[in-house]
Parts: sequence; structure tokens; C-alpha cells
Amino acid sequence: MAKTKEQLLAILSQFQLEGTMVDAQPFGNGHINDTLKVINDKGETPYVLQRINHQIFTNVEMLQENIRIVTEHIRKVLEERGEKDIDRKVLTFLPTQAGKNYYFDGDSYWRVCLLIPDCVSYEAVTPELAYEAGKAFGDFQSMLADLPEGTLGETIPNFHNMEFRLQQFREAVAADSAGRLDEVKELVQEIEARSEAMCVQERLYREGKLRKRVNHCDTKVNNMLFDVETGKVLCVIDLDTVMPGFVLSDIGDFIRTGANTGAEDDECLAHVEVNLPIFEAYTRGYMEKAKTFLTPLEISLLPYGGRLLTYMQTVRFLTDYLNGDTYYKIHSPKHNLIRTKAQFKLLQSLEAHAEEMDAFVQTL
Ligand code: GN1
Ligand code: MG
Repeated sequence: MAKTKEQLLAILSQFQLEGTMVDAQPFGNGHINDTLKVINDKGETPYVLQRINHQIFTNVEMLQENIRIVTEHIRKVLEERGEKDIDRKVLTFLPTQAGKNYYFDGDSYWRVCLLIPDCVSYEAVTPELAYEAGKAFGDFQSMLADLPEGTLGETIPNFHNMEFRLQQFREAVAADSAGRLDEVKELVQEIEARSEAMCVQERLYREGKLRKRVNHCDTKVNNMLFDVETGKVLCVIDLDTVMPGFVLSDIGDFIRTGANTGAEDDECLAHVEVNLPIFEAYTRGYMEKAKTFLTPLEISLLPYGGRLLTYMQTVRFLTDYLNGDTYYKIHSPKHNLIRTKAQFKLLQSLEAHAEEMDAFVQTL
């Protein structure tokens, strides 16, 4: 439900903010939550207001508690490192008048954080940005690597569990509730043909060879802020999916989103190919920070992570298409099918370059 300006201001008045707020306007382009920048009576934008999508994040209490733990922990590490300007390097959430870290207005859940000034985010990646991003996401994981197991909850249970995503997919195929199965039969076959090979992490975990780690789980370049002055990464944002899981998420999802010469929903499949210089730059940056905690087995799996997360997203988009578009926001009737095809094309390209990518990781 869209809110009027008056309603948004009433929500903002529930938080302990400084100054007089006069408006809130759409900001950014996430697929899940609604994000607004808050404007005060001096024309400044000191805060970000977000409506949490509680259809997807059903346990808002756990979600906000995870975020509190993660931001406090990172703040502590940055302080120990003697960093300056820490308010621009980790998100700061504002309490409500009642002292909680979210506000429920009767139908939606809201939260407010400081807007980090003098920074930019990017939708498209260059090798230079990818290298910086790799270091930042690797460092993000390494800062959280000492959180004891069980500290964070799974905000979306089995979020990047491939066996679970395949199960959801198979249920969607069986139900065919939107009557779209005929149209996508070939894609279903392509997915099934790879299903065994794509569940390596779950098998290794059961065999006790792989542990779970805290991952960001949405490592797109637009989930980090770069300092306009230095061009370096300031802050990793979008912490909703920070949770324990399998380690390939944070390399895989960057390869999927950043190392693509086309768009996630490109209608022109000829545009979609793996961008190897970006893969290499990200992996180099990521390894610089992550080699402190990764095992040799995990390192050997890194390029596989790109294929895995691309495959997983193909499966998730197609599942949503089969279900009649109940999960992702769509901008055209076939958007989820277009996304599926573009992700599948990227997967094929990653498969074609698998040997080269494996060989590159060996050189690091
Ligand atoms: C969603 O909203 P956004 O763009 O940050 C999704 C990711 C998908 C991505 C696909 C909670 O992220 O897992 O990879 O869309 N987030 C959730 O673009 O499902
Ligand atoms: Mg996001």
C-alpha cells in the first residue's frame, strides 16, 4: 500500500531523529524492500527510511537483531583498527521512541538509518571497481568470521541452499499454477540436467568437509557505497540477508551480477557473456582478504561459485515465473522469463569458460 507524505512523516515521527523532516522520496532500486530518502526542512537528506518486505522477511525481529549484531560487531572491529569516519563505514540504525530498532504501524514494518553522505553507488562494474568490491566483500566476511556459530539467525531459511531451491522449483513445476509450464519445458530440462552437479556444497557439508560461514548473500556492486573523493569502498550495505550459509554465495553472486557483459534481465541474449577481466579482478580482491579464513577446498570451489549462483538465480526466477510472479517485483508480464533466459545464457557462458576460470584461481 502506497503511503501519503503525511503518513510517511507520521512514521518518521516514531523514530528518534534530529531536526524536522518534511518529505520522503523513493531511493535506489531494490527488488524486495521499499527505500526512501528523508528530506528535512533545510533541504538535506540525513536519513533513509525503509519499509521491510515482511512477506519475504517474515521474522522482522530476527532480521533487525541480526543487523544490530552485525553493525555493532563491524563498528567494534573498525574501532580496533583505529579507523576514522566510522559512521560512513558501517550503517547506523536509529531507535524508535520506544527504543526498538523497527516500527510496526499496523500493516508494515519500518526502519531508519543514517544516509551516508558524499558517496556513490554503481550499477555497472569496471575491473577497478570489481577489485575494490572484492576486497570489501572479502573484508566484510573476514570481519564477521569470528562471530560464534549460532549468533545470527537465518533471516530467510535455506536462502542459498540449492537443494531447497530445487525442491521449490519442482513443486512449482508440479503445480504449474499459472499454466506456464509448456512455454518453459526446455528450460526445465536444462535445469534438471545440472541439478546433481549444482548441489556440491550441501553434500560436502553433510560429509563434514564444508562448514557454514556468515555471508552477505547479496554481493552486487550496488550494495556497496564508494567514497566520491577517494573512489574506495566506504561501506557494505543491504544487510538483510547477512546470515550463516555456504561460502560460495559472496563470490558467486558478484560474478553473477558483476561479471556479466549484459544485464540481469537482458532481452538481447547476445549481450550476455561472462566478463573475464571482472571475474579476475573481483577474485583477486576477494582472495586478498578472504584467504585468511578460506580453506583450500573452499578456494578451489570459487569459480564454481559463479556457476552455482547463476544457476540458482535461473532456478529462482523460473520458479517465480511458474508460480505466477509472486516473489520478485516485475516490470513487464514476462519479466521473470526474460530474467531466467538471461541468467541461463550467462550460466552457459560461465560453463564454457570454466577451465580458464579454475586455472586463474590456481595462479593466486
Ligand atoms: C533480490 O532486492 P535485491 O535486488 O537486493 C534477492 C536476491 C536476488 C536478486 C536478484 C531477499 O535482491 O537474492 O539475487 O533480487 N533478494 C532476496 O536480482 O530474495
Ligand atoms: Mg539489494
